[in-house]
Amino acid sequence: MVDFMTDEALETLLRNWDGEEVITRFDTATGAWIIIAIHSTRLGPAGGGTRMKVYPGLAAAMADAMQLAQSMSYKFAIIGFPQGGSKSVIALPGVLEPAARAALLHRYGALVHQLGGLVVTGPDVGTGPAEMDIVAETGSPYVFGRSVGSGGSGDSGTPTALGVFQGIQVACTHLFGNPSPAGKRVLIQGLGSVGAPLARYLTVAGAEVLGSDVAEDAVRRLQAELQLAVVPTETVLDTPCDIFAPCALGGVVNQHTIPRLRCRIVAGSANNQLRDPADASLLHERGILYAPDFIINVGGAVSLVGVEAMGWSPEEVERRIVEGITSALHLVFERSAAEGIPTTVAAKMLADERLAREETQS
Ligand code: PPY
Repeated sequence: MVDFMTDEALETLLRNWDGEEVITRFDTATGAWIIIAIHSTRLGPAGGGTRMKVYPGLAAAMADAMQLAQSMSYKFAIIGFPQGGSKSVIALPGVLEPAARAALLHRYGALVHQLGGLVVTGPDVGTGPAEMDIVAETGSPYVFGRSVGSGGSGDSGTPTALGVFQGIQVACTHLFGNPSPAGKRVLIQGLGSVGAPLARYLTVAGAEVLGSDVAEDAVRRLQAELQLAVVPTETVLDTPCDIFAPCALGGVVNQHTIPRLRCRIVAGSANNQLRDPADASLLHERGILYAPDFIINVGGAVSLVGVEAMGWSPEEVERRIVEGITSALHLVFERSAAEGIPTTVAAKMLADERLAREETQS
């Protein structure tokens, strides 16, 4: 990641990106940067969540938004949604007082509104239904994921977990000849809004679930509910398991950590789990099957857009998540095996083909 920005670094960042545009606004009142990276509107309005956190600098924040927006385009293309890809980043200068934070979210909402439907947004790391309620006060109707009480579909962690659970079963089919995770040891990194429901799905399916989280209360709460073995955060990457599920922040799978991994499958919900595209080759060479994040974490997006824009029932949302992920992942695993290429490369080829097909049809 880039931590400083010279003219050259900024130019390189923007030139090397294959997206459409990056909207950047400095919020004078708080000192925050608002960045909306619009990767593609080829299939429809660009959709993607709003990530709000402290970054080392503007370049790191922009780079994150741009990479995440690209993943959103792939996500929607692969699942066959008439939606483009974007991501918003609100790079905070530090912890803000509640009133200042709310005012910032209002100004962000006004910016989204001003774009007139070019982008739709929702929750991401650092934001949830409560923040979307505030953004929607000025950004509506382009804000998904408000709280249920305010007319939104609420937390999308459980539908995201359902998709990851499905992805794990497809990976098990591919590697072990049987979809069932029963008896398999699954290590979940991050027991938050996706990791916790994923642990529940896996426990019911008979898997041996191991979990880890920097927040000790999250671990304790889940431990009281499930038979969960707790792994200290420092040893997660060295712990033997069948399936490693990164469900916290991105970048955990990289040239330094891949040699340490002692798993057969990597399948989790975190966006951009690989730090660098070349990390996919390192996993492939080690014989570790990687279920691309932008395929198996699509459940949240399908739920948000499906419920709030398409009016789908919960059953329809679940069916679309399960069927969409299953068919896409089988195609990707088969192509990866047949052509000897990393699964992410096969997945990007599939996304590009679907994007190109839509382009010729329109
Ligand atoms: C994600 O899946 O990473 C998202 O950002 C979900 C999403 C999709 C569409 C609008 C808002 C958020």
